Amino acid sequence: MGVSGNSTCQCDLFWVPFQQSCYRGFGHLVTWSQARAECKRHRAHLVSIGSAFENWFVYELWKSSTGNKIAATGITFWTGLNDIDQEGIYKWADSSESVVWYRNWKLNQPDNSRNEDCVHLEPTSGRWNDLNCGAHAYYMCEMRQ
Ligand SMILES: [Ca+2]
Ligand SMILES: [Ca+2]
Repeated sequence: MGVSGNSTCQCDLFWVPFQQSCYRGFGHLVTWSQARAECKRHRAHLVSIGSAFENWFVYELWKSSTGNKIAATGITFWTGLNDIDQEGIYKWADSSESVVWYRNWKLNQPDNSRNEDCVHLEPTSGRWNDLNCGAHAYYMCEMRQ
């Protein structure tokens, strides 16, 4: 699997370079706001996915490091995408990408079922689904170079 990215980037140990960022998946289950705080603690942010190529990368990175654990939650990981401020208006937690250009929703999502405002990757397809922000999922942080 081609998840090693660009070897000329300088990423901290355990962070994987791809294009202009470093990525790291975290393997404990937390709410979305806990995940956002954890990424900040690492001077990073919850992953922002701006292209199909980046979506492919983070999904492959996740699969390559989790094995059969993906099936254990059915959730994979939190992204930074959310519509907490205003229902239906999605933003990335990283405010530098306030406009959402690339979208990769699963069929019939987002459905805001019982007030879902935070987005995770769906495990079998790598496509996006909105989920209750208080649910527990793993999370992926991104740090710009
Ligand atoms: Ca919503
Ligand atoms: Ca949903």
